[in-house]
Amino acid sequence: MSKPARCDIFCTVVDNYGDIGVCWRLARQLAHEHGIAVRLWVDDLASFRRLCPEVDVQLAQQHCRGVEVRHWTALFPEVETAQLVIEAFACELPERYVAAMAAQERKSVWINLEYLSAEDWVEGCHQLPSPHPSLPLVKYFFFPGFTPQTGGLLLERDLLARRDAFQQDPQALAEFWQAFGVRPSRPDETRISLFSYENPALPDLLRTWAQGRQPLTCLLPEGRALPQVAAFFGSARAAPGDVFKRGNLEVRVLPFVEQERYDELLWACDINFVRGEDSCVRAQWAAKPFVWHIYPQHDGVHMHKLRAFMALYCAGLPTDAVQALHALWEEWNGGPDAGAISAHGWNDFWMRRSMLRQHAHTWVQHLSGNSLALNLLDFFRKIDRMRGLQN
Ligand code: TRH
Repeated sequence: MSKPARCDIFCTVVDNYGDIGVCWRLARQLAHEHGIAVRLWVDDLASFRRLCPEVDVQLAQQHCRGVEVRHWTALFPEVETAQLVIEAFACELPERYVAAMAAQERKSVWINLEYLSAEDWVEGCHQLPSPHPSLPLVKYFFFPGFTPQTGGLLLERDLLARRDAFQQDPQALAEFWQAFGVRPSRPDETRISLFSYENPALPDLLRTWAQGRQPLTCLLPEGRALPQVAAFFGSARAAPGDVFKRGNLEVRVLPFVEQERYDELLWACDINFVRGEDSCVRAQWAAKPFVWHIYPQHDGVHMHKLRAFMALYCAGLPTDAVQALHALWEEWNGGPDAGAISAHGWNDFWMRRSMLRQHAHTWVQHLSGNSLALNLLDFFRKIDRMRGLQN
């Protein structure tokens, strides 16, 4: 089989938007670029709707942008299984579905799509089989990543061309800002998007920006950082449309927009603060300097992940820029100076923005040949062929 005719993707929304963000992106890519009939099972349609406003939260079954979307509830229906089955982030599949897979003569290729990490061990675990304890089924680990020995990253075929066209079109940029009621950027102004979790270093960062010598506009999508930003400006609350000003800083609260518009926000800004997994990858494709707020985990495990990524990302950068990036990212993620961002830390990073921008472009070239969707389909073919030979 050269490619699966059908693919089922299973997604539980643990918290935030990263899980459904990745699944929705993958579902669309497999459907649009590879002509696969994709069915996306998701347990939380309300979260999904934030990323794709046409989702109707009342419907058990619907079609959105070429993908069949199914509300995944405890009462799982009897359905035909797909040739490619993706269990996102170890979200256990429904028993009924697993039993149906076990009963097939030609088994589905069952993938556990894992979280993204730049740590070394990922290369050794990518594509490892995990036999089912009691049924004649094997699940395979599939790890996204930054090196050729991993599954690569989600990258739509035309994304970089669309990014370039958008960035080179002053009219498109002006229209983009206008849609949010924001005037076009002035030459001496820095525009920064800020998507983060609650962060003890946030007030320091805002203070530093307010005291900066040049105008800075911060575009803040609705989300978990809003109460802290409101408190910084002495306001009880903040909502989309609000504008706060202090010194040289203007903060504009934006609505949470659909995924495609969020990409454009990253493309339109000079620097992006991102978080979690998917927005971090999108900031890399935007090829702008960025600051990552990694998803915090128990026992500081996330700091290992952060440092592993910084080590890969900074290869080839001059030492002073590496130091500036490390210092700011550590401060932002609660490293040794938890909860504090020094003006020095920010300025060192900001002063190197043009070098960091150049580096961001080199990094995109380095990564863009390793497409997760293509790797996944190659892997499907490999396993499917192997099974065909065994039968
Ligand atoms: O929402 P997140 O914090 O998700 C996290 C991480 O994925 C983490 O790894 C996971 O373990 C945890 O959830 C449970 O951050 P992330 O991954 O960047 O996902 C945000 C998604 O929201 C991404 O697809 C981009 C999208 N987005 C929009 O579509 N519109 C917006 O306005 C914004 C700000 C984001």
